[in-house]
Order: sequence, then C-alpha cells, then structure tokens
Amino acid sequence: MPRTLKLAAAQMGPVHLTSTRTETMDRLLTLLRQASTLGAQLVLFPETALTTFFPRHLITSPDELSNYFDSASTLLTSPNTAPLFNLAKELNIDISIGFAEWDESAAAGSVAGANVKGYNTSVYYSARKGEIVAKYRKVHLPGTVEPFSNPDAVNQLEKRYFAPGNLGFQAFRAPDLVKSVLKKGGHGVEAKEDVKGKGDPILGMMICNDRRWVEGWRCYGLQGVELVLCGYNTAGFAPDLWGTRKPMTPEEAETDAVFHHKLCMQGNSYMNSCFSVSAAKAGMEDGKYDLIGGSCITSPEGHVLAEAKTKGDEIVFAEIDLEDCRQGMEKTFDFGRHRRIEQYGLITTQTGVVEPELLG
Ligand code: CDV
Repeated sequence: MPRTLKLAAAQMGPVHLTSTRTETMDRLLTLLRQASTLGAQLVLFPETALTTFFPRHLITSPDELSNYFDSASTLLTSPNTAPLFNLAKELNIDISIGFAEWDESAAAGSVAGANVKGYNTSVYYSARKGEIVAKYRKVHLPGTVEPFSNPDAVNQLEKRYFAPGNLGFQAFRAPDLVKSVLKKGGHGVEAKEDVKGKGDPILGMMICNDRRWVEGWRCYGLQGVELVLCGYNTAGFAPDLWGTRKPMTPEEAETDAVFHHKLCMQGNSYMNSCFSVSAAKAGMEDGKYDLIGGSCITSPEGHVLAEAKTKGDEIVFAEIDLEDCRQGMEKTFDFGRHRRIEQYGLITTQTGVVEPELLG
C-alpha cells in the first residue's frame, strides 16, 4: 500500500540582529502559505528560525539574550510564535520548527564560563491534533564556550548558551498525516511483523550539527524511522571552527560545506533506509556572516529528490512514498538479520579516540 506524503522544506534567507520578530513571523507565514498552495502536508522550518543565529555573537546583557529565547510551554499562545501554529492549524499542515528554548534549569552542571539559558530545540506540531506532539533538544552542540582569540573569527558559542539535549533521539508517529494506515488493535493485526511499515509515519528530529553524527541517525534507524527532519544554520566560511590545514577561499569553503551537508543527508538516509528533509537558514546574516543554502529532500536510496536553488526564502517540495523505505529495511539494511552488536561495544563505552599502541 502506498503511504504518500507531500513534504516541504521552508528555507529561509537571512534573519538579522535588527530583524523584528514581526517581520520574521510574516516571512514564516508567507512560506507556509506558499507550501500550502503546493499541497504540502508537512513543512520543516530551520534551526532557530525565529531569530538570527545569535550564538555567533558574544552577548553579555541578560535582557538582550532573553530576546532570542522562547518558552516551549507558551509556543501556542505567545504573540511571538502563536500565529505560525494558528495558520498551520487553519491550513491543516503539520510543521516542525527550531527555536532557542528558555529553560533555566538547563544551567545546572554547565561548564565554567558558560551562560546556559536553555536548549537548542525543535518541536513537531500536529495540525490534526492541534498540539505539539514531539520535542527534540540538540545533542551535538558545536563550537566553544569562549570566543576565538582571532577577532575576525566566526564564533559558534552554542556551548555557552545551550545545554546538550537531554531527550535522546526519540522517534514518534505523526498522527493521521498519511491516509489508510494501520492503527493499534486494528483489524488483521496479529503479530508485530504485520504492522511494520503500515502505521502512521515514523519521524525523528535532529538539529544542524547532529546530522554529522551517525550515532543519532542509527538511534532513529533502530526505531524504524521513515523520515528525519533537520533544520540548520551552517556557516559557509569559518576557518577558526573547521581548521585551516588546507587554506580555502570563502567560495571553496562554502562549496565544501554544502557538499558535506548533502553527504550527511544522503549517506545517512541511505544507511538507515529513510527519507530526510533539511531546511537551511541561508545567506548573509547580520550583514557579514554567510550561511549555506542546500535545503533538500533525500530518498532512502540516498538520492536528492528536490533541493533549493537560491539562498533566500524558498520552498523545496517533493511528494514521497514512505513505502520506498521498505526495500532497504528488508534487504541490505535489515538490522535484525545483519547487525552484530557484540562487535560494537566501543560506540557506547568510549567517547574520544584511543589509538592502538605505537609499533616498536
Ligand atoms: N548550527 C550548527 O550546528 N552549525 C554547525 C557548525 C559546525 C557550522 C554545523 O554542523 O553545521
């Protein structure tokens, strides 16, 4: 049985320090309406979609910092965020969006020098339910607590403002997003094998840097994920962050950054037999910080089905059939038959690299 889904990434052009919340919200609403005209049932917005990517700045004023955060509990009611969820409900479109989540309890145990105010978070809103049905907090926070010593460096101070996500990689089902699916206790459901690939779509969220880490993808793969959603803000040129062993022009660096982005989305989609959708915040933010575009939708065979053509506000759209995940899940990547967990101990017992002894 086909389980088709009309899917969109809502790529955003830059949002500046000077952009007002109202201006940014208007752009989000326009993108959602555009996706609706294409028939989208699910729209993904970028990481920290409501503001500029503020972790590139050293912000010391508590008031200024609090302007970039929102509380998860008031997303559906706050004037800063409610219009988007209200429109999603009206248009009957599920949405997923990234934002900086204010949660002062996150600061407990944070490292010296940090000024942790919460988490780098994304939520999944089900239009049919009229509620947020899943929340994910970014696990792999890139960058540093303190700015680089180079005054011209592009900083990435996520470890300063956010605590690492503490919700794991929890897959979830999107209620009634796809028609004609099996429900619990449904007619003809006898064994667990009978329901595989037949229920409501299985989704997982990750945020930006997470896409570079196979561990998160595999955690989702082990829950039968069919679609991974990933919003991002990826610098096009950040030699202090990435290293300078092979000097590159900003143009070469950006080409490489887009290549690595797609490599992660395509390779990990293939190795976990799932679709993925990624949505960038792109272009020159705050006047001088270049972010890559490259928002795309990829298939379980690792192909790019649709991708952004600009670095501005743009809808990337594809109709997918979740049934296409079955081939990989049942053959090459049938985890139950082929994985050898007795050989993978290092993955969960060791964090950093330990090289074999030097030879004599
Ligand atoms: N927002 C991010 O997580 N950005 C990172 C850094 C390393 C540019 C990324 O992985 O794209």
